[in-house]
Order: sequence, then structure tokens, then C-alpha cells
Amino acid sequence: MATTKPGLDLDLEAFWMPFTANRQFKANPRLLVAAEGMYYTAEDGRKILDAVAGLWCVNAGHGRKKITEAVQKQVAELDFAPGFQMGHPGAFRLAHRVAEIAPAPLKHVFFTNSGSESVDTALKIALAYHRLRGEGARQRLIGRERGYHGVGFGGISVGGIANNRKFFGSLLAGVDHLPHTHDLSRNAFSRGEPEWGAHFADALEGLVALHDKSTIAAVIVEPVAGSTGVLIPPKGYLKRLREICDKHQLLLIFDEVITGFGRLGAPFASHYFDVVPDMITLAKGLTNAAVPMGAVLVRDEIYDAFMKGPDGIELFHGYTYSGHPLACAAGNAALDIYREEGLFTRGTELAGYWEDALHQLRGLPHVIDVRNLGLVGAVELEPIAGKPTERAVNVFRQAFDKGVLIRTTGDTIALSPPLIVEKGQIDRIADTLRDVLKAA
Ligand code: PXG
Repeated sequence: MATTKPGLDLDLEAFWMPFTANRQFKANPRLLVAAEGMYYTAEDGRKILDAVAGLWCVNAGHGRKKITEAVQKQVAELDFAPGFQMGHPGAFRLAHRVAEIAPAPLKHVFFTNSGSESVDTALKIALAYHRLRGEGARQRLIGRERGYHGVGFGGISVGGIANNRKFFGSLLAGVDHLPHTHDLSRNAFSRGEPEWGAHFADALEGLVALHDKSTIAAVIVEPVAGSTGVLIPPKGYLKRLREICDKHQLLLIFDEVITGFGRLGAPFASHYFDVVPDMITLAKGLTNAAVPMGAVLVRDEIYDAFMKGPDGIELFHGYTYSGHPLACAAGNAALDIYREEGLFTRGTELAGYWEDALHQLRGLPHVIDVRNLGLVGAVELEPIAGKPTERAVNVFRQAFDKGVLIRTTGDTIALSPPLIVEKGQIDRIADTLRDVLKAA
């Protein structure tokens, strides 16, 4: 049966919406029709302040002219170029520029179309790399509880969200998980990195003891977990993971789909935490979300190992749209904007103001934690007994009605505004949440 929104000639039934309660949404749809700068325009004409950069991706704000024009020019000039055994200049230019801003030894870039594809690509490179080195028994992949690495089979296997896994069979074999690092009994209302919990990394030693290092290929973590509720790593945790990986020659993959491109006030979380992984997965901010694109940054030694192999194709992997000309045009223009406007470090300038604004929400009803890092923030709410997620969903709806777009995950409100956010807009986000939470 077709549902049509009153006053709008639109069949809402055919589109099976992703990660959405389709029936609830279609009974009460929220449609966005335009966007500029920090604001969306809803279908009823209301301006909605975007407190989540779309879905953590529109880092330079919406409707950036430079990106629009670059994509328009590109589509008119070269709409598509095959990426297998052929190339086009934009892809080489973008790869060079992304490698330039990456941590020093990560000098090679494999293009994908999304974060999920980046994760699957990185996991495959890890397995193939060990095989090339003559250590093909290293097939085990280690993820983390409450990790989110997209929705491919690789990503949900190393991911740690039960709902994303339990419907989909036995997943990849040989995967194990580290414990997550979230402990409100010790770390509630931490400002920035929590003091307590570096020892959670030591669980990796336990997994090495259990499985033996000769069976483990790689460890993948989000430096700051986003989708599962904004989990900030305890001080020293990521450094310790790096040390343990080095000790046992495990590759360390940082999934920076959310933390990449200035979110923490540095180009990548790797810079922010001063920990260099072996690969970094990217997407979202790479093109400011104007055209879908992902990428994997790869350390020199890994790339070189492939280039020393037999003649011919070195990695049997790639997508029709790897390095798509429109995505490359958007990416090159986005990097121009990030540089010209200093957006990679703007998060550092605003982090203190952002932190203070959010922590003022402490003490409101049902607020059990406030946490923040760079321009990421979260407010965790006590769930309604027997109705998990409902309180947060209500807050989301009411904030939207008051003209502010937030995200919720479980009973946590997640915030990640475009990096062009102004102090007055930070105040508005906090004030709106205060109003809504007072009554939640
Ligand atoms: N890794 C991480 C760390 C992510 O956050 C992906 C991989 C997958 O990317 P794609 O492009 O395949 O969706 C993500 C995606 C949210 C939210 O509100 C987060 C994501 C996607 C949608 C919603 O938390 N992150």
C-alpha cells in the first residue's frame, strides 16, 4: 500500500530506508529539501541547525560552492573513467594530497566508495600482506565490543554491535574482540580523555596468549568510537594497543571514518593521539559528503611488499567506482576548503568552548554522563525502564521540532557539528538540549 505524505505527492512505500524504523518514519516523516552552511531546510520551510554534520560527514558545512562547481565541471568534462588498468589525473592528485596530510609512513591510498568498503578493503589487505610475507596462517582479525565498522561482512564480523550481527549468520570465521572501554562507574563526566582504563588494551595480550600471534593478522579499532555512543579512549590506551601490536607483529588499523578530516582538531585522530597505525580507513569528510567516497591509507612497508611480488596485478581487489572522477573532484575541492579555512585545527580552538557548553547539561534530569573530545560530544541518558532508546528518541524528535538536528544511538545523544560551527550555534545546541532534557 502506498503511503503519501499529506500535501506532498510522494510515495513513501517503495524506498526501504536504511537503519530506520520505516513504519514509524513513514507515519510521521521528516524530510529535508535543502542545505546551506550550518543549516538544513525542512520540507515545511523550517531551518534546522545541523549538530551532527549530516551523519558525521559534512565537515566543512553544507552547499560549499567550490565543491559544487568542481563536481559540475568534472561531470561535464569526464563523467567516468574506468579505474582498472586505466586512470585519470584527479585520482592521482587526490591520493597524493591525502597521503600528504596523513601520518608520515602512510603514503599510499586505495579508493573505495564508503566506510564499509574501506574496512573490508583494509581487512583484505591485512590478510593478503601476511600471506605475501609467508605468514599465511595469520588469518584472525581482532575487533572490539561496541565497535562499528560499517555493514559489510568483514565490518560486522569485527564490529561489536549485537543487532548488526545476530541476523546475519555466522559471519567471518576466526574473529575475536577486545573489551570496550566505556565504564561510567569510573569515568562519568570526564572532560576529554578519561584518566582510567588504559589497561583495557592489555586484553590484547590475553587474546595473543589464547590464539597465538602466528594466527592473528590485524586489530581494528575506532580511535574514538562514534556510532556506538561516542566512546573516548582512556589516556594511554591507544599507545598501549600500538605497543602490543608491535610486539607481536599484528597490523593495527585505525577506522577513522568519523575521526578523519579535522573532527578532533587535527587532520586525523592518529595525529591527535600521536599513535601511528599501519592502515587508516576513511570516508565521509573525504569529499565533505558531496559525492560518496572512501579510502584506505596504507603504510609504505605494506604497499612495498605487494610491489615486490610477481609481475601483474598485485591486489585482486577494487570497485568499478574506485577513484570515481566526481568523487575525486569533490575530494580535491574539499581539501582546498579544509586548508584555506584552517578547518583541521578549528576543532582545537573551539574544543574548550564546546566542552563547557556540553558539561553545563550535567545535573539535568536523567543525564548520567557528558563526554567530549575535539568537536565530538555525547550526553548519555538513563533509559526508561523496560524501554531502551525511547527517551533518546523522544529527545531527538523534540530537538528536531525546535530546529536542531542531533543523532541518538541507544540512549546516548551524539553531537558532531560541522567544523565551521560558531560559538553562538554551540550555545543554541546546548540551550535546545537543556530545554528538551528539562522535560524528558
Ligand atoms: N566505520 C566507522 C567508524 C563508521 O562510523 C563506517 C565505518 C561505515 O561507513 P559507511 O560509509 O559504509 O556508512 C562508519 C559509518 C551514526 C552513523 O549516526 C555513523 C555511521 C554511519 C551512519 C550513522 O552514528 N558511520
